[in-house]
Amino acid sequence: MAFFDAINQLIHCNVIYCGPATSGKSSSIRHIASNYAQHQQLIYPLQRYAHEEVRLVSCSVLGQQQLGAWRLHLHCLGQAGAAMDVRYIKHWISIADAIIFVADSQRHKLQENIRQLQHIARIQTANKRNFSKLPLVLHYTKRDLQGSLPIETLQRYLNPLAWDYAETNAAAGPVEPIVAALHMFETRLIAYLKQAIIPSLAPFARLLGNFD
Ligand SMILES: Nc1nc2c(ncn2[C@@H]2O[C@H](COP(=O)(O)OP(=O)(O)OP(=O)(O)O)[C@@H](O)[C@H]2O)c(=O)[nH]1
Ligand SMILES: [Mg+2]
Repeated sequence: MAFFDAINQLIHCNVIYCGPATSGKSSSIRHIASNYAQHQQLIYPLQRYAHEEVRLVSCSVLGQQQLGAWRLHLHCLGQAGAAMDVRYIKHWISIADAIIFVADSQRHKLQENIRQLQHIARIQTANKRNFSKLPLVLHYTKRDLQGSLPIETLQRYLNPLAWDYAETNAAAGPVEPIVAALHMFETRLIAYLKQAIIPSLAPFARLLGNFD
């Protein structure tokens, strides 16, 4: 859940990269980190955690939009797909403010993509959060591989809510669509924060300042 740092007027948001195993989650986060490092805008560097079965890749960057005087800090977090399936996905979805769903475009991965998306929807619903309001952007990765499905087919099966999407090659770039996709959900995220979170902060209004 978003964390409001009143002193620095920052809103820390968790952006969870999820999707099937080996779809390109870690590679996408690596591209984000190197792009922002190049522009000296990386807030926290790329980090990898290895703790028991938990394999995590993360980095943090500034958002492009503001909420009044407040700035977004986007914490990009990706976990190994195999581990996502079992014990940890519930935790990551429950702390997600936004999701980048990294879908593998290969034909034989379609079922796995669908299962993962359905799983996320079920967890959101179980957490009493509205799945259709969840800020989500789709990455269709591995567009360079022969045997990847046409975009129309992927859209038909994986994008019933007309989310924004990007076509990416997470292995060899280009980096632009991966970076652009990270910021595509910001409008929806800000709307969500205004509607669902900020009203509950009313008692702290004087402390927090103006969000308009
Ligand atoms: N050709 C091609 N290979 C890709 C693409 N994206 C990822 N890969 C390759 O797929 C493999 C897995 O990529 P990762 O970024 O580690 O995928 P992941 O989703 O983090 O994998 P897990 O954490 O193990 O689930 C690597 O060998 C990548 O180089 C892509 O768009 N095109
Ligand atoms: Mg990974």
